[in-house]
Amino acid sequence: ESRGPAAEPTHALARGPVVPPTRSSEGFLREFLRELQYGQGVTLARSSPNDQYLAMARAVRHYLMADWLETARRRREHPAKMVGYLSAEYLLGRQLDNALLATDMVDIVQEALAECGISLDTMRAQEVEPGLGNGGLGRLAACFIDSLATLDVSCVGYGIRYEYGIFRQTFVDGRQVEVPDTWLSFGNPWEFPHPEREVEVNFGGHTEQYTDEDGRERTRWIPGWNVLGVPYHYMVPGYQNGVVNTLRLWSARATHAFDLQIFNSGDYAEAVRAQTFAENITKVLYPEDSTPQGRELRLQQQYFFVACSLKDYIDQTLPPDFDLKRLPDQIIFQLNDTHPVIAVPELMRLLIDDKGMEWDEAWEITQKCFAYTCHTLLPEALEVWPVELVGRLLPRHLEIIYGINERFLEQVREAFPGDELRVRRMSIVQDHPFRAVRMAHLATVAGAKVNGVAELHSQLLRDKLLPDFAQMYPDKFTNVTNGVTPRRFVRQANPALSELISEAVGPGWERDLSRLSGLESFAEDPEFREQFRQAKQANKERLRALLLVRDGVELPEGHLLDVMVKRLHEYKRQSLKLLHVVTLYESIRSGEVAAEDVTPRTVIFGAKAAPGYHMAKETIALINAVAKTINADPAVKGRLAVAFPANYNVTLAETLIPAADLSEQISLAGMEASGTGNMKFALNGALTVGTDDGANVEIRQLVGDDNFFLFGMSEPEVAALHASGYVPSQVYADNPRLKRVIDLIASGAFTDGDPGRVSAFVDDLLYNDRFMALADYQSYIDVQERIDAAYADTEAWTRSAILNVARAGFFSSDRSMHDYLDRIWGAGIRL
Ligand code: F58
Repeated sequence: ESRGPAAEPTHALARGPVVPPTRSSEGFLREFLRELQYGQGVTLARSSPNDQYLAMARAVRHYLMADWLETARRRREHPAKMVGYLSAEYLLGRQLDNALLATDMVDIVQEALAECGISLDTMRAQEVEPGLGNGGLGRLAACFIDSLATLDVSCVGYGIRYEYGIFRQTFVDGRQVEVPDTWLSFGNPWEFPHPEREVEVNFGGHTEQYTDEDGRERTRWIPGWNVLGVPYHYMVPGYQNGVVNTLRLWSARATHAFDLQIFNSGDYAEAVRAQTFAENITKVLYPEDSTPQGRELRLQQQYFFVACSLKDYIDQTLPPDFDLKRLPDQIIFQLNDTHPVIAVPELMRLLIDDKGMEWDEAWEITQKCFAYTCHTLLPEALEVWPVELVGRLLPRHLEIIYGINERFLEQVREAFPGDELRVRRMSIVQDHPFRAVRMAHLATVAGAKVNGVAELHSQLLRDKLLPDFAQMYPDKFTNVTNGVTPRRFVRQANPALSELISEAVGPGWERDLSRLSGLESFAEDPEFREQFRQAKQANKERLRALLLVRDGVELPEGHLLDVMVKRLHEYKRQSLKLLHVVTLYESIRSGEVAAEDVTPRTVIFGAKAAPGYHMAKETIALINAVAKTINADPAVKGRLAVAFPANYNVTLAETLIPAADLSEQISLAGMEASGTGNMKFALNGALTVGTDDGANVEIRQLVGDDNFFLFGMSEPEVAALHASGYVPSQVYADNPRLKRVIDLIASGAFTDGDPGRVSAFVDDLLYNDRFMALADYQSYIDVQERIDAAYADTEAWTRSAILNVARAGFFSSDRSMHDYLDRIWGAGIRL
């Protein structure tokens, strides 16, 4: 298809580069009104807030457009190695503020809107955040593409444009009820559909052998059905640096031919059914956290988006005459967990079946084009796909996986002769408990590098999760500790603190977070400490105002704000936090401590449970029940409160985290791969109470033991307790305080006298407690008592909080990206 005009343009405007609109409030006003009137088709007087939001978002977009086009031109003209980030999830958060910050347009826009009688805050509130991810893994992808744009690294993020993102959580009688996330229903001003760049994706059918013109035995795939993938482009602006990268999200459509055929036969119902079937592929994000469901539609989603992405890259991004032997010089595909790992056999298939390469050559190339990031330590979280399903959906890919496995196992036998047990452990295809493809093994065999997401995690990955592989390929394994973008999570979320930081260390720290170390000396300055407290106080007030309108919740004033926000999972141990809350409550109620001696504290929870995760949902119900009882009890009024705002998401995080005093990171040691919320809290001046787990370990090392509240068993201690046999009911029986607390819950004191509503929770703690909450209970209570005392010393607490900020610069995702460049992506990527 030809591009550009048929004849040489004659007008200067048509020849010249793209001219961005004038950067002034007058200039913006003009863009805004043009979009409102000519784009939305309404006058200002008749426009709804949604009209205004859509128009202003499009007007903001204009200011990024010249940079986007220029970045693309530059990257085409000076082709350098690129990162293809393959992720089934991007938890982007709202786009408007991010774009305003990237273009440095907040003031201009505010002024222009004011002249129209519109408040920027009203506009901000219109946006429904794109919730195209579950939690940490999806948010990490969003931070990484932000950092790559800010570092001017050539990167395309590839993913799925789910029509419905992560569900909206509501509470009915304290129990979670999921509501569909209709984020697209009022229009999405941030995306650019490109139907002309649609690609076809095949599924099903069978394979057959044939002899080609050169007399070679070849295989071809005769698919059974196919769908189209339509790319939607999103801008990924760097921070005030003129760079705009691309996020390419794929949406499924029915093929036109299929459609038309059925229409012509007069079977309209069947045509609609076919369309619905195809479009189901990108209909909804799977809301599973940590334990993936082996559902057919999920594998369809995974193959759909990687097939679209590889085809798009090879056929549309590379020059037409490109020699694919040089592919590894041009791109590295980073596999965000195992979800995109089906890209490995897909690239093999493209190179062998479509491009006519020999196996060995194709394998050499493939092995250089992928790297794999693992995000878990839970064995049940490792994806395995039944052979029957892979064979039915992707018969050619299954053959290729067998081919890879056969050659791989030969190497294992060569390296470890006579060790058939090892061969079975390492096989990409498992036989028990059912025949299935182990995606993590495939990724590890194919990937040039395999990384964990924090030091401890990478070490456990080598020693416990994939030890055979680490022995065979010691150089493959590496660590890159996660990071978070300081643009969204400090600059944008915490303007009050940002201003203080800029005053103290000068401007520009948003792009070089190591400069936060310049705050160190300010921790000793009483005046600075006072300003720091005022910033925290302003953030608390902002949170109070939000929760009042958002949830009808009235936060008490002057409390220590103790925050635990993350997905609800047993390994994260919201149950342990709840035991602490009930302990505080019980100790005041029983008169063991006088109310006036208690450090006033509000505990805030935020957590979604996977819809099918029974115990997680029971925990949510119990937290809400406990909150209701405590908040209504005059005996603890002004001393203890519990809030559980529904639907914790990126937008809420941006107001909650800057207001927090205490960050709860209390997973059982060895279970949380990294955590990234922990980093956001530290950067916003909350102190952490945490186990020696995930990135907590590195946070503690950096901020220092005096500025971190460590508790609980270490990972080796956990392993030892497992080995010696853990009996939670014994811990209960041996600890009178714990016994009182559990007995109180079990009595139905928080559930209208109904013990039935808590028996699942209580029984699990007493007779199962897989994540050893009871074993860490006393240590947790002890550290919380130290926290109460520490918080009472305002100056010392503030000093610690400032030191947390000053010493957490390491946790910028810019640093993570430098580490990927150094340790994984290799030479050739231009910085
Ligand atoms: C998270 N994983 C880790 N998985 O739990 C967390 O420790 C880490 O900081 C973060 O990744 C980033 O590395 C995670 O969020 C998921 O959400 C998957 C979604 C799909 C099903 C399996 C879990």
